[in-house]
Amino acid sequence: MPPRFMLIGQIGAGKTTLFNGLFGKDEPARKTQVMEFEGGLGIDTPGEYFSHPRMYHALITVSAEVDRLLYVHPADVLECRLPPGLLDVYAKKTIDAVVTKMDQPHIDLPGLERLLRSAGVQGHIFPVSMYDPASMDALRGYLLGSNPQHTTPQRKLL
Ligand SMILES: Nc1nc2c(ncn2[C@@H]2O[C@H](COP(=O)(O)OP(=O)(O)O)[C@@H](O)[C@H]2O)c(=O)[nH]1
Ligand SMILES: [Mg+2]
Repeated sequence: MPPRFMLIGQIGAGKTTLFNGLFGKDEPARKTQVMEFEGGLGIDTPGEYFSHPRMYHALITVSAEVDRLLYVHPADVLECRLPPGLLDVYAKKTIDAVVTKMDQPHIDLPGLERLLRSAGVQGHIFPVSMYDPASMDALRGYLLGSNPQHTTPQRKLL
């Protein structure tokens, strides 16, 4: 079984869109109210858990169950709202990042990468767009271990 992962990031970062895309769920992202689990592999979290310090304990508790933490950051936001110190709690986990909405105009990817590194992201940084299937395939391959060539047209993995 591939390592389990959890998405964190601010409201509107594109976590649920990403999550649905990874698992081939063809539904528009509604506001995420609760932690959503998929196939024992992935967890999508409500942005509120990330934005309000009083909710950190919930994130931290659940993160104990996962192997990988994926910080989701929208390409059109130039400040990192990663709460200072939160990632220290995850010191023993691999922390990767996904830059979503790469289809937006005037994106400065090197600048975003510097921002994420300075915020404590040490792992991979995946630039993606919901409109670019190849970018989603690359991330899916990394997270779920599936070879894009073997992906069915509906991308149903589970
Ligand atoms: N242009 C563009 N919009 C996106 C992309 N991914 C997500 N969005 C939009 O961003 C908004 C927030 O997405 P959502 O997945 O609900 O974010 P969440 O709050 O982090 O779960 C929605 O209107 C999505 O359609 C993307 O790759 N490109
Ligand atoms: Mg959501």
